[in-house]
Amino acid sequence: MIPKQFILSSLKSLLTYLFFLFFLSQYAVFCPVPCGGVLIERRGTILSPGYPEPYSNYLNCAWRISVPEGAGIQIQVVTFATEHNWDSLDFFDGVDSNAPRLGSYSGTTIPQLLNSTSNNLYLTFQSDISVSAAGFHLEYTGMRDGMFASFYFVFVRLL
Ligand SMILES: [Ca+2]
Repeated sequence: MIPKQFILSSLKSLLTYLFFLFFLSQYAVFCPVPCGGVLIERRGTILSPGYPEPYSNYLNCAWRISVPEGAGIQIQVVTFATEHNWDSLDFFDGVDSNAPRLGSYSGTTIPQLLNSTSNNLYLTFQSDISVSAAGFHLEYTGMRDGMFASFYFVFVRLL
């Protein structure tokens, strides 16, 4: 015969385990999905996850663009459509979200061109719990301009 104490403690463990699983599944549902990346090429493309299919809910994407020193970054917006007010794309003029924010956009209103003042640009995209849209297609280019950039350009050409 199995002692009553053993059955009780087993039941307790099982309940704790089930509660833990339940907690984990809830967390998995509400935890934002990471996405994004680090881009170091002089030019490139940034697409919302799954583009041209609508993006998912619960996204929390971050892209960092780093081009060679002396170059600014220009973003060309090819297409842009997110849920107005709820799913926003933010641009920061530096290596992370502590840098000055150049803009925060949602819906379909966005400038066609965005420029950084340095060689780093940080982008974040967050979607909430419901309603999606087509997302976005951005093209970026490292622009060589300014004194240092000209020297850099000449120097690279001489090598
Ligand atoms: Ca949404």
